[in-house]
This record gives sequence, C-alpha cells and structure tokens, in this order.
Amino acid sequence: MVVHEAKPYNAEPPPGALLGQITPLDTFYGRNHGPIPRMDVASWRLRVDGLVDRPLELSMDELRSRFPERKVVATLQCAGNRRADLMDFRDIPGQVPWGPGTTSTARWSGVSLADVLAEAGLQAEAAHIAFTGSDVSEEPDTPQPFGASIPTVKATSSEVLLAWAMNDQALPTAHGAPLRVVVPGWIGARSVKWLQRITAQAEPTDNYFQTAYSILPPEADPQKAEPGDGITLGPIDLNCAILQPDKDAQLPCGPTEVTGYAFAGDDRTVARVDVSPDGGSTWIQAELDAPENPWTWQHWRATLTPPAGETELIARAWDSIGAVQPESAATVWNPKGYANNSWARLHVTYHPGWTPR
Ligand SMILES: Nc1nc2c(c(=O)[nH]1)N[C@H]1C(S)=C(S)[C@@H](COP(=O)(O)O)O[C@H]1N2
Ligand SMILES: [Mo]
Repeated sequence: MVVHEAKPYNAEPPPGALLGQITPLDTFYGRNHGPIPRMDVASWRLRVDGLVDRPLELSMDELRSRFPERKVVATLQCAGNRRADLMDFRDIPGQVPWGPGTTSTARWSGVSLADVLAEAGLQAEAAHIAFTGSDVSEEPDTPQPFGASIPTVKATSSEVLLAWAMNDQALPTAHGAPLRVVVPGWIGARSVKWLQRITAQAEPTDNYFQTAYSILPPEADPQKAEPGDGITLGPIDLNCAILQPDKDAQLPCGPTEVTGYAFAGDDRTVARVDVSPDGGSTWIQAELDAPENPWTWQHWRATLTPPAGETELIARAWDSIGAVQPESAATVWNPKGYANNSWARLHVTYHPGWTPR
C-alpha cells in the first residue's frame, strides 16, 4: 500500500493492484478522518431515531435475526481520488495527494437500510437520513464524530446496505466493524463506518463532513468557506484511470497492452472507453467489460502501438447517457481537490531497439 498518512491512516493500493473485479481486503484503500475507534460489539447498539414512528435500538444479533441478509457488489470511491493530477495543475495545500487508487470494490453483506427504516416507520417529513459514526475527528474546529446524510429516496433504494461483511469475511475494524453504511454510486464519504446512529430528519445533516465534501469556486479559501458556499457532493461522476503500464514506465517499442478501470457513478454504467497512444492525436476504442451492475467499476483494455520516444497515453470514458469526461484537470480544478474526473493521462517512454521481455 502507498501510505500517505499514518495517523489518521490513509493509504491506497498501487494502480497495478486494482486489476481484479473484487479487491482483496488487504488491498482495499483506507480513508480516515480520525483514529480508528475501539468498538465493543457486545455492548454496541444501533440507534434509529428522529422522524420515525418507532425508534429502534438494535444489537448485532437483533439486526441479523430480524432482517433478511442482502449482498451487493459495489465500488467505493473517495471524492479525493486522482487529486494528485489536480495538484500538478495547481497546488492544493493540506490535502492528501491521492493517486487513482482511492477506489476499490467489494462484495458487501448486511441488511438493507430500507428494511430497517421500514421497521422504524418513516414519517412523511423525513426527507434525509443522517448517519453518525463512532470515530471523533479533529479536522473541524470543535472535534466531532464523522457523519453524513443522504436523501431518503436514495436511502430507501435496495442497494444501500448496513454491512457487516466484506468479500464474505467479517468486516475488518479498519473498514468500519461492527457495522458500516454502503451507499453504492455515491462518494465514499457518505458510506459511514463504525455506525452508531441513524436519524431521519427534514434537512441534510449539519455534521462538518457533509458540506466539507463540496466543490468550492476556484477563488474560495477553504479555511474560510461557509457550509453553503460549495456544491455538496453526493452521486459520483464518470471517471476512469490507467492501471497498466506504470507511470513514467520505460518500455520497448511495439504493441503494448494498456488496461484500466472506468466507473460511471450513481446509477449509470460505462458505455465506451477510448484510448490514445499519442497524447490525443489518434484514438481507438478499448475492449470494455460488461457492467456487473450499475454500482461497480468496469475494467477495459486495449493494445496500442505508441510512437517512439516520450508520449502521453490517454483514456476517456463515455457513460450510458452519452456524457464524456472533461479533457483537462484545469477544467475541474477546485480548492479542495474533489471529483477530478478529467481524462486519464500517463507519461511513458518507448525505446526503439529495446527487445520486449
Ligand atoms: N466513521 C467514518 N466513516 C467514514 C470515514 C471516516 O473517516 N469515518 N471516511 C469516509 C471516506 S471519506 C471514505 S472515502 C470511505 C473510505 O472507506 P474505507 O476506508 O473502508 O475504504 O469511508 C467513509 N466513511
Ligand atoms: Mo473519501
């Protein structure tokens, strides 16, 4: 893993480790805003309160016995994924320089959030569902637990889980045990780990991290931004990355295989990926895996014959509504460095006369 920070623990796998459809637990990225909390499962209870007819307090055993188990394969992706490419355009002080590895895919098991909310009985005014974790972050001026909210329409969709297992193994503490939210298609920050409390409310949560995940206008000072200043992120935007070859690789001339992932986000799928061997002068269509469901990334591959010397390999994805990624990091640069979905660009050098190994 590439560990960007030890405390709190923030690490991403190298791109070449993300070639599989399912990411092994020891390879799955980790993103934390505070220390990983120590949880005692025996005394842990999930509270469900707010605008509900029947507030609940559920132990792990009760969750497992009172609701049917559900499984969803879903990709998590941090809003800060690929921030390093934005930083190449203009610096973003105080933020982790994430490469393209802040995204991973697991088979999640747990209960459907919709089933739990139905048991509690949502009231008509409950437009948002807020989640509170157990870890206390010192990023806000006054330390507070990590939290998030999503609109009730998404919260009651069948793909949103309260998960206790990942890849058919017990959920690791680092990924939120005993229970975490999984909001497929939405930025990772809404998938709250070490879940403690679910609150039905009329408005989005006022937790610091809800509006911290916003796209601010280019001239804004993130230190002075007010909660309403930005575009608060929810659904993920269309993105892609090159996983192979490695950045700055030195390679023999001749046909070379280029592979990567593309992820449409929200409830869309990836329809096409174009790749260029020569910085965008010529393009060919990559072979693209069929979507397993809208919640997962799709891998792609193409055999290119790049020109001799230094070149830029490029990939760009199109989604099921015909949208394409923006061309440059300059277009999407924002003061906190979120949602970089510009074309994937990779610098490599091809040497004539080198024999392929
Ligand atoms: N309680 C809690 N939940 C959290 C976070 C956190 O710091 N605390 N980080 C969020 C962010 S920003 C992301 S991208 C995902 C990362 O999940 P992972 O560490 O399991 O990959 O968890 C989200 N849930
Ligand atoms: Mo994130």
